[in-house]
Order: sequence, then C-alpha cells, then structure tokens
Amino acid sequence: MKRHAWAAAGLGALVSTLAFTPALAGSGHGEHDGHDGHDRAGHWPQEIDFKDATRFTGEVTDLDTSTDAPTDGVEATAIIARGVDGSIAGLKLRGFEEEASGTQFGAHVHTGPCVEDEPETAGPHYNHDVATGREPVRVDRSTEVWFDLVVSDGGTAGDGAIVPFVVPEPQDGAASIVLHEEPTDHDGEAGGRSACIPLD
Ligand SMILES: [Cu+2]
Repeated sequence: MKRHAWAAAGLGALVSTLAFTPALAGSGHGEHDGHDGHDRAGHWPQEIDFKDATRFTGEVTDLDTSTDAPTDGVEATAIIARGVDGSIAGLKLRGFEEEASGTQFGAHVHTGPCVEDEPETAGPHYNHDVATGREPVRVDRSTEVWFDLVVSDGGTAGDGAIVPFVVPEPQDGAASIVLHEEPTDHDGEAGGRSACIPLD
C-alpha cells in the first residue's frame, strides 16, 4: 500500500528522471557511473542501477472493434525499466474523447501479445510467483504490474508502478499491457479487455 502511494506520487519525477538517466537516454546500454546526480541528490531513481528498458509509443490495439470503448484510438507511451532486483514501469495515455473524462480503469502487464479482436491472446497477467514457481502464488502489486488510470479533463491518463522483481523481456513473458474496462479489484480482476499495448 505504502509502496504504491509512493510510486504514484513519484511518476512525474520518474518520467523526467528516466529521460536524463544516461543508460536510458543513449543507445540503451551505455556505461554510467551512477554518481552524476549531485543536483538531484536524494532523487530515488538514482538508486536503481538500470540495465535496460522496453519502450512503446503508438496507438493502442483495439481488442473489441465491434463496440465503442473510451480507449478507441488512444495513443500510448509505455516504458518498463529493469534494475538489478526491481523494475519501474510507466504508462501514459492520451487522446481520450471529452466524455471519457473521469473514467477509471485498470491495466496490467500480461504474458501474451496484442492481437486485434482477440482479447484472450494477451494471456493472463505476468505473475512473478507463477514465473518462478513460488507457492502459494500471491496476486498483488508485489508480484504483478498494475496501473490505476483515471482520464483527466484533458483526455490523458497515466500511472506508474515500482515492483520488487525484474520484469522479463517481452518474449520471456511480459509481452503486453492490457487496458481493462473497470478498476482493478483486490483479486486483480478489472472486467473486460478493451485495448492492448504491445511491448514486443
Ligand atoms: Cu489485466
């Protein structure tokens, strides 16, 4: 709970800091000494040794073209940055219609790819306990990547997540982010699947 509040509050700083993190700003695998932030001292992302990141920018994939959904035609920017023993993920959406203002819904990292009109192809949530064989499997913000989204008056929505595990590469089990119709409940359920953001 505390971790998530911190993550949400830090998203703005996270996104701007990511842009200035040498390992991410360059070709993606550049060397850095990790001590270049004296004017940003105490800024938490400096404590994470980023190894690499997955990024996507573009229109979301419609998982149900037969019905109108608030996410139709929305543009997404997603980034998942992997550290040594944790990851940070950021999701930004823009281009919602005016009447979508105030709409709340959940999104999660899923295992399968985005295919138009095939919501089930995106598979289940990526769950780190399932991936590593840990029992009993926990379904929460410490084992899965969840985003809580609320559409602003300006037609945007965004959220961030910090997780205590390394999110795998897309081909190894974290292939997409699925946007759902409802907010995420305690069991990780968020209703139907409206759109999908490919990470592969
Ligand atoms: Cu989901």
